[in-house]
Amino acid sequence: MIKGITFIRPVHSPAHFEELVSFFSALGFEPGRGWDQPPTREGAASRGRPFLAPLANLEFVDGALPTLNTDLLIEVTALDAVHHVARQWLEAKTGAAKTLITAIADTHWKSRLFTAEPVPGFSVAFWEWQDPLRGKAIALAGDLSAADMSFAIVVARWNAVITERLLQGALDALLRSGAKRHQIEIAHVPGSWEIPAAARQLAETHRFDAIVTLGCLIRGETAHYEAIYNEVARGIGQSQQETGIPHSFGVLTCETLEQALDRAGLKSGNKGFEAAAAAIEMTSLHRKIDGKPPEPRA
Ligand code: DLZ
Repeated sequence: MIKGITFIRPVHSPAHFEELVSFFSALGFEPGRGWDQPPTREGAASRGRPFLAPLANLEFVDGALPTLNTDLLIEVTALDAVHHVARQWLEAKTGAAKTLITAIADTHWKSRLFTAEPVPGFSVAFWEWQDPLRGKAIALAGDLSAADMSFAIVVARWNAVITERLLQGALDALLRSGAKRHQIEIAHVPGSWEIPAAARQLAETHRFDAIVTLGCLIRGETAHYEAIYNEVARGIGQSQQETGIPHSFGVLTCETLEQALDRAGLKSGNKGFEAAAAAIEMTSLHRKIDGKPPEPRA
């Protein structure tokens, strides 16, 4: 399962390190979790500062390159504003930004672009499509940023070996999407049967943007499996309909424990992660439907 692309850039001096960190911070990049590794018996000291982007792209080109003199391309919106910030940063650093930043120019691929050199030998190109609607969704769709959202997770203790993995997956999705720990409340219930009642009560507090429900029913080990499953699904659905608060469904229904393990992170992804991602997307969509008109259709 591909998760992301990391572009590793070795720097040539501590000063270049600080300058690059300062430059990318000034441009508004989201900082990732860095590290400072002191020297060990096995190896030299190292430190790293990741900067995160919502999308990454690995592109092989056969023929004319998009740019000739840079190997890092960053797509932005508001290119003129980015140019302004980059120019100001370079001027503050050297007083001679002209040599280190180009003017914005049209490319041969329907976009505008400039390049900047925050440290010698490292050239970055910033670009945006000429058509501002290009690449934008024409339909109304939720985003996957959870920065200002709050969640309740209801997790069943029955089959805890599975549901704890679902919980870890859900937390991973929420925290990596920008939610803060204090915006997430976790409620443990005995089994899946109890999930709807707890979800409903949590939803009715109106403290949460969405409810994530996590449980695991295993057919071979569950008496009245169908009856329980139907009731759990109906109860969660009903709570969602009647409270108007998105509830995502992360209750596994499996034939065997092995199948459940596969769906809890072993082979077929982690359904807890997927349920949390659905909760984020539905919260975002909910807000868009409530507050903003849909994007104009092309
Ligand atoms: C009783 C029971 C059984 C047999 N199997 C499961 C299961 O596979 N997954 C699950 O989440 N819960 C199970 N339970 C417990 C019920 O959901 C419920 O917690 C108890 O019947 C107490 O009301």
